[in-house]
Amino acid sequence: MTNNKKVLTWLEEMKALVKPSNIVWIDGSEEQLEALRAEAVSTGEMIKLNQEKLPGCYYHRTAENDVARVEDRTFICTTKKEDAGPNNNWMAPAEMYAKLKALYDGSMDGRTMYIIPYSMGPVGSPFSKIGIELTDSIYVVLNMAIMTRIGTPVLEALGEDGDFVKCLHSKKDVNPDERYIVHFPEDNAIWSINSAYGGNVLLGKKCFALRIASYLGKNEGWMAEHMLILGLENPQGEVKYICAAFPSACGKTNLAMLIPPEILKGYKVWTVGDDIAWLRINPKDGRLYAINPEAGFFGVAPGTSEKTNFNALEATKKNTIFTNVAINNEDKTVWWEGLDKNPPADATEWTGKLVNGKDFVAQGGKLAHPNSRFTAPAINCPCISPEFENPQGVPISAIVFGGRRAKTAPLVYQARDWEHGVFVGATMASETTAAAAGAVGVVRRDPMAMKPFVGYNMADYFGHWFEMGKKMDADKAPKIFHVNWFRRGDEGEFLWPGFGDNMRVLNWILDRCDGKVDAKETAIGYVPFKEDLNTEGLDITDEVMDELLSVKKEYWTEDIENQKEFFAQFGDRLPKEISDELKALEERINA
Ligand code: GTP
Ligand code: SPV
Ligand code: MN
Repeated sequence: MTNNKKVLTWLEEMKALVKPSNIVWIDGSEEQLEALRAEAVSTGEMIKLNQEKLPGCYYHRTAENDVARVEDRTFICTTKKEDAGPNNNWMAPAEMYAKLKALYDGSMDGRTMYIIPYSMGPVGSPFSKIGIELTDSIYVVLNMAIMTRIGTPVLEALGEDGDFVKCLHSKKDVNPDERYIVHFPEDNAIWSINSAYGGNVLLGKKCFALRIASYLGKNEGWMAEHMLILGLENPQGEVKYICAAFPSACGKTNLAMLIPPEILKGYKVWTVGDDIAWLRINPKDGRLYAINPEAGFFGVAPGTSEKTNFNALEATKKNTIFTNVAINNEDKTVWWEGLDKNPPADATEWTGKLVNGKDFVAQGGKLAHPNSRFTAPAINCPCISPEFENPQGVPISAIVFGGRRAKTAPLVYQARDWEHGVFVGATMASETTAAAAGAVGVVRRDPMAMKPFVGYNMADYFGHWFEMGKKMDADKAPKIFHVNWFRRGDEGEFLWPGFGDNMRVLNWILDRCDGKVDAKETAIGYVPFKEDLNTEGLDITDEVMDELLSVKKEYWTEDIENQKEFFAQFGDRLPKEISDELKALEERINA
């Protein structure tokens, strides 16, 4: 398949380690993928769904202990511990290789090793990077075929001498006690073992496109971020692009595919990406441009409905793989909490038990796992941007940070300038979700939604953000904002309707970028005047709007103490800009 010596040498080494009984190069052809689907169905690895209602769709169930990313078993192995930083698990590379080699030894004995050449970004784009993943899982091959560009064209782009990220995955026996998701940034390598769940094993995604890519970006002068990319078209037909970073399961896919409310007819959102953005400064105009390195959506199923996210639901109606949702046995379709109010009577819940879905749900059971997912081709999405394949990317007008905060953060505010914006990103916090193993609903600091994804010392990552800002003129750099769709009232209810109505907030953001509206200066940044947020047609009182836009001293005083604690762990490595911003914020809050 290739004459690239680096590829061939590496393959020999990996083969000697995992000792596969059979080897298959993935060429990306439909015939090959179809044969793999048939094989996965014959072994029970996947279930074929109703091909009339869901053509090309399949179902997969993971082990019950293997349903989310495992942050406590994820490692960044750099020579020096300080280079991984306090927020990553670390082990010396030699020690980790030795430990893992013992686990991988013969792990593919009796199995087939699939070789998947893949490109993150359109094949041949100056933004794009190539990886090769070795895996013993057909499920991984079929997901990678949706999530990335795979096969022969990628090897051609790699050429005889090109570099690539070396990705090794073995599901082995999915033993959680020997599960490791390990990155060797200095070797351009990722080793994952004993998992078969999404973010742990689709190595192009979080492992490469964020952890390894953030490291490459720091060294090469670009950025890899946990951000959606959307184009917002106004009634005059002008399109402006926004990137937004929210932690896992905090609304990126939903915002990226938003349908504006009736009252804002004439506006339209185009999806460029729903999870990851690679950003570069274009030397021609000095602006920041973004591509989506992925080719599909690995989206959260629960909560996705015709009403909340019509476009995502449409995207899942063909050629999609569903993982850990429920099966409706009446017609072999799928169901999850929030799809509709009608759980199937004859259901198989996500762990594989046959149940009466109506009774099960009535008794408080969950038919689908809270982190159940769909893997859908981006081209299925009715609002996919015409710029989706543009190898040069799209110019970004605004960067939006956000998280789940029951209190503290107002609905929206604007940072004072780039430096303050980086600080706003660096002080992001959010309640944890089911996307990662561990407790749900606990507030943790999650800078730029990248806490689990920065492949190097986070203090240096903040420094890189400041550096990028210095390379752009203030009038060219994206304006930076913070949003919170999840502020709650006294009864725990969400105060803001969210979803399509978030368009109202995006409009304010773009109006600010265009200098069309004034704003109220507060200690934390610029907050909208109530009149400037269009709330026409919303069932929301003036008091609730005041609450949503309020900046309360007691919450911020508490938050600043927590920020100080968080930043303290970086010691001397913390950029001075962060300490300066923190001091200035404290002074403004106390003024
Ligand atoms: P990852 O794929 O894990 O990175 O998640 P994501 O950031 O793409 O989150 P996604 O859009 O899938 O939303 C996750 C959950 O948040 C779903 O259950 C949504 O229904 C819910 N959600 C999304 N947007 C909103 C919103 O504006 N308001 C409220 N209340 N919930 C929302
Ligand atoms: C996330 O957890 O942020 C995801 C899903 O997008 S995963 O691919 O598992 O990382
Ligand atoms: Mn994500």
